[in-house]
Amino acid sequence: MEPAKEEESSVQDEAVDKSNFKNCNHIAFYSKTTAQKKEDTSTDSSQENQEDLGLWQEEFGSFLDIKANGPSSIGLDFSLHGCEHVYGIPEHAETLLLKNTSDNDAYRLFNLDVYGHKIQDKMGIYGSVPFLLAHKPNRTAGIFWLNSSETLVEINTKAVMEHVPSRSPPDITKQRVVPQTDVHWMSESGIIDVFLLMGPTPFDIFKQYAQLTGTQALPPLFSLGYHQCRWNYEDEQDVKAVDAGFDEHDIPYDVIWLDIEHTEGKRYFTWDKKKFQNPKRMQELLKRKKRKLVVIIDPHIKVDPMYTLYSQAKKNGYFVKDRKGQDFEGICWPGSSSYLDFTNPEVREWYADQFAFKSYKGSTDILFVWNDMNEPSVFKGAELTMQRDAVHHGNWEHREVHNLYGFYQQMATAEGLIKRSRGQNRPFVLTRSFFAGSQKYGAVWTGDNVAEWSYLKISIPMLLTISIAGISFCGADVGGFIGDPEPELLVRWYQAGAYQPFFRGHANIESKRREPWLFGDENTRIIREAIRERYTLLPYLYSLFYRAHTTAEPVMRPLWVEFPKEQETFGVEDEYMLGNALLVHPVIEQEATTVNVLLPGSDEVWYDLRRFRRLDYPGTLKIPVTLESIPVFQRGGSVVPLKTTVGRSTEWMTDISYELRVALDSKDFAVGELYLDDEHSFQYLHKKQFLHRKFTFHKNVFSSSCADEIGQYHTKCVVERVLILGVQKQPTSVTASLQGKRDGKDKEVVFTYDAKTSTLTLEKLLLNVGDDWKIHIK
Ligand code: MIG
Repeated sequence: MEPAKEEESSVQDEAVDKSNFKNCNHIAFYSKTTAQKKEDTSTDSSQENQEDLGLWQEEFGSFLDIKANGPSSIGLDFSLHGCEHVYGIPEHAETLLLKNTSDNDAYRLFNLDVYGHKIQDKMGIYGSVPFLLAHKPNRTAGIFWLNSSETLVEINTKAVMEHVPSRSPPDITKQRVVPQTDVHWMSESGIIDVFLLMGPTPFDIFKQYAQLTGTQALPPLFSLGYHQCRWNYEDEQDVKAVDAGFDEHDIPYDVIWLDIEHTEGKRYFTWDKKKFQNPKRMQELLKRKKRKLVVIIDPHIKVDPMYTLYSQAKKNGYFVKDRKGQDFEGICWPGSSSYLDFTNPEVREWYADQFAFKSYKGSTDILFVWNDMNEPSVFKGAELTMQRDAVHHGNWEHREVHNLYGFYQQMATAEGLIKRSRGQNRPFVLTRSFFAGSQKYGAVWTGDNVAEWSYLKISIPMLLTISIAGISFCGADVGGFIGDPEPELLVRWYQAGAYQPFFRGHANIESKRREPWLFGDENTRIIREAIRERYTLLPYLYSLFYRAHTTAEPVMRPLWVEFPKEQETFGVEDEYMLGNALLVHPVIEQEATTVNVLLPGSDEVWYDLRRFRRLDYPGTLKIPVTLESIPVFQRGGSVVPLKTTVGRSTEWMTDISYELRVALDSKDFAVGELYLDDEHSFQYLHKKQFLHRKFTFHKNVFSSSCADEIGQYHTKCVVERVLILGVQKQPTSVTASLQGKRDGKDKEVVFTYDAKTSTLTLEKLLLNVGDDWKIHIK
């Protein structure tokens, strides 16, 4: 990989630009480098001035963008030799593999609020991460283009001739055809600040990228549970009834959400006094049930001198300014609104303080936050966003920092939640807009999708792309936000969401009520099953998040990341890996009776997670499915920790025992791990209060050992059950021994063996999860 040419020649570049932007009239790049631009402006040739004048301002419908610093753009070309597979640069409702852009639009990175955005589209939506990955069997590389102004990326894969050095006869040079992908980056402003990441493995790339932008924040465990949202849960009574509905129907859930209607006239940090007379009482009820509340807090602030947040921000000069130096005013939910300037550290600090319990009236420690509309969304703005010539702290024009606006709001919100707990507790903040590095502050979701099968399908490549761009904690609205899903689609969406990192059901204000029990007993049962599966899987998921946090491994991974040499995986986007052990192929076709599952790896062994059936001949299998099926496969060689049963929410489950699923590979070996801590605080970091355990199956001994001596955490929780998949013959005896205990005699273990599935089940083990122990199978 090498950078090919810097854009110095404006003649050629202009040609490129025009063809590019013919479908993109919202942008007019003038293709000279910043350095050239300065020279130009000092030259006083009247003819030149005449030509340039038009470029100093630009019209977008009725909006005028004045370019105070003149027109500019920067760009750079890269040629990726031998590469025909490139990924990344979210967020687009597009395929996992980036497409050639030669005959159509470039991929656009420009954060916008696009209600019911189109799919198979390269226009920018809510978030932007200017990070591209290129992959070929023996190398993965990355390009991180650190620029937060509007950015376009063109991709052109072609075949080129390459000379092959040959020995004899010396005068004949051989040639061969190899692929090459040219990537052209262009940004509206700023400097060229680009990082080339050399891999060579996908996991090296993730680490290298994390060194630049940070790793995923470790979420509090509750936030990996199921979230129930809608626009809107109307009032306290409604919240209580929905909460009770989960218990009545025996469905676990952790968090209920309130949308914009809970506020006093869309004044964030307030409550509608009629609908929510006593928000503390409501939260106390939820807290007794070991559940949480998330409320929405948008970045626009109602222009209302009686609203303290507004008057304080106004007085302190904390709003983004227009080009004339007045507070920028736009229209949003509350009507006329100003926008907090989160790029200013002082504003962020002040904003963070708003989350203090004494400032945010009616808030308690179970209240967490959702940041929406932070592209920022401005109704009646060009493309529904802020004018590019608005001015931020330090005199930065909005165009320069546009894609960072939401990033900074989420940062300030997360800091507020940490501060409010005096540094004790991990925050949870969901954001719609994001940038490179947003993983440090919480979760993202894919915004206003539609209750249609095609949106369920596209959610998988969208989430995979966000994940490999560093943001592991991501999800799509289960059910589809806009419209009303038919029951089958809703069921399928729950099943898919149960195996994705952020799992929230959400619905538009105009959509019918959609709580999981409203679609008949049978559908309720199947949804309950999916959610319960999610909850039993939490120890594995939480351990994956710990790895994302510490070593930058994405939780949800494209197949090629785990099988980098297997060409047939490179374009797969209807299935994915959750960690390195589980392959998930959600059913995303209407009325499906079978799915074609690719089980990659020539010497891999796979097991059906529900039926334990061993699938020895990888390749593409046609798997029969019913409405109940979630095709999930465990990879031979792995150990997956589960809970043996579920509770009403994660907090009810702390003491529930573990089951370890051991799936043997072709050499009868398996290894896996478990991470646990107090599930909510920073003690794992400051006091090293955590357990990181390692489980190994080798030569018929299954052992539990410490994966990280630094961590200490006391738990009474036990491993109760071990299932070993792929055991060829019935053992004659199984014994367990505790290590390091003087009187630790071997204990007989109760076991059953199922010859049909080759599964050995060990039960009633009661081995403490923090102890070292060994199980011998003879
Ligand atoms: O466009 O706050 O994506 O999740 O329910 C409407 C109301 C504004 C957009 C979010 C959606 C949320 C809704 N918001």
